[in-house]
Amino acid sequence: MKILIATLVAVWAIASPAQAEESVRVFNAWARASVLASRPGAAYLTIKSASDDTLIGASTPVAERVMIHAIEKDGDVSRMKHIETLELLAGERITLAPGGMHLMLMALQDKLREGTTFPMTLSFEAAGEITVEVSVLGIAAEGPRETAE
Ligand SMILES: [Cu+2]
Repeated sequence: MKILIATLVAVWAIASPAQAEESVRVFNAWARASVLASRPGAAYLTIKSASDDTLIGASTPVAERVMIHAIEKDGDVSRMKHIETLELLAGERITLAPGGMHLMLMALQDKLREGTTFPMTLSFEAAGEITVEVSVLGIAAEGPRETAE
């Protein structure tokens, strides 16, 4: 019995640091349905990291390339600006949403159909890769209902 307890403690000790490293959480991932596959799609999500980290890239099987875009205002004109990386500050929640930052899905394999989901893998400098399911909402959707953190 003592051996069993010692084993359990050892397993637990190994398991806890791994959980502590899971500092980045990605939730409410969604995309708008697209009308044409020839137009890029856009995906949105919320990221929260317990420690400083950096989003360095993203990929999905439904698009050839995923780019991080920000919106840059130049007077009345707003333009999309490609950003290489996105800094995450410890404890700060970053929400990508229509009219602001988004993940641009370049060269879609097919149009995004409402009611479907697709996987997307985000790469973080410290936390590594995190894969989330992205829900495809309606063409005019403003976002999913917020889920509890
Ligand atoms: Cu864009």
